Amino acid sequence: MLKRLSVAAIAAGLVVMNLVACGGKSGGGSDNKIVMGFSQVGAESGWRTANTKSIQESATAAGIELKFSDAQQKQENQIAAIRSFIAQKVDIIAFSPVVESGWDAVLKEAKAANIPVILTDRAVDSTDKTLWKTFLGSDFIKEGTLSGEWLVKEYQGKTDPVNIVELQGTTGSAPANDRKQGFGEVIAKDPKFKIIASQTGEFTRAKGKEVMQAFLTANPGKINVLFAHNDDMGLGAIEAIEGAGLKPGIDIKIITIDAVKDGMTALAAGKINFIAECSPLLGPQLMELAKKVLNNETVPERIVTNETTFTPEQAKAALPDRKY
Ligand code: GYE
Repeated sequence: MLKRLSVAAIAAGLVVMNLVACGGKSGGGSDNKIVMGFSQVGAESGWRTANTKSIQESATAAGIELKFSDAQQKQENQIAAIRSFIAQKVDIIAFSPVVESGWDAVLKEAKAANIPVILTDRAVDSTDKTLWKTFLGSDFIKEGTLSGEWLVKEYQGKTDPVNIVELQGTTGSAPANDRKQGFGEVIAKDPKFKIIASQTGEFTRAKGKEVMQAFLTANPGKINVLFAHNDDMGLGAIEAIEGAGLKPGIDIKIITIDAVKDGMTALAAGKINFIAECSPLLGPQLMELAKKVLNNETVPERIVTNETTFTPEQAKAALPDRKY
């Protein structure tokens, strides 16, 4: 009897110790679930909405408690969110950096607090690669290159000048910098291609429309091609082009990036001519990586998303099964 009692007492003691240990480890967590702090860029585009949904659904499916914060495209909000995750002692931090520069200080704070960081979607330009464990996302330079290569092929054998206007993504963001670079390098090989105007449309439909209107007013009858760094800005620009009495896809050829449903619908209708895909479905891989990192398994320092390109015909075929 005595013996049985003491076994029960020891067992009870172990349970208490276990609870204390778990409470200490997962910080804000109510049980021993992994707690991930995720700082999202904002809700600027169809891509972003699909990305947020993917991350939230995958966290639930993986049994990970997600603390989600929306930065509304402002770096200071992201820095504040990361500091708050550190204060809450989350197990792991993941974020999609709105711009490339200016992250060293806050990432050092996370490192000092022993909280691993995973970069998703966008890169940072820090030279200290020990500040994050891995970077999961697309090859934006390649997306720009593929867009440029389509254009070169489209105008093969022609000698007339091709006047291009460019709607850039958020100023200073990795996708804006890299897509511009990739596209620019390809078209620079033939002097008939000229970028006659280039400005940010902040990755939004509203700003894409507004800036395209300004481009059309400043360059009447001169614009042959629009290169928009995402579908949403291209869709806004289509409204501006139609508003000016022109036919998008015919009078002005349009290239965009992402391949979200609305973009693919416009492509299938011939209003966009070519889209380079950029997948927002990063959630499942992110959750898997978080578990590996917290398990002290080695993970690759860079994981590139698989992507393709679409013409109008290919968009028609892909649309019925498109998930985002
Ligand atoms: O292309 C754009 C979004 O970072 C890849 O951000 C992402 C980009 C995407 O707003 O639509």
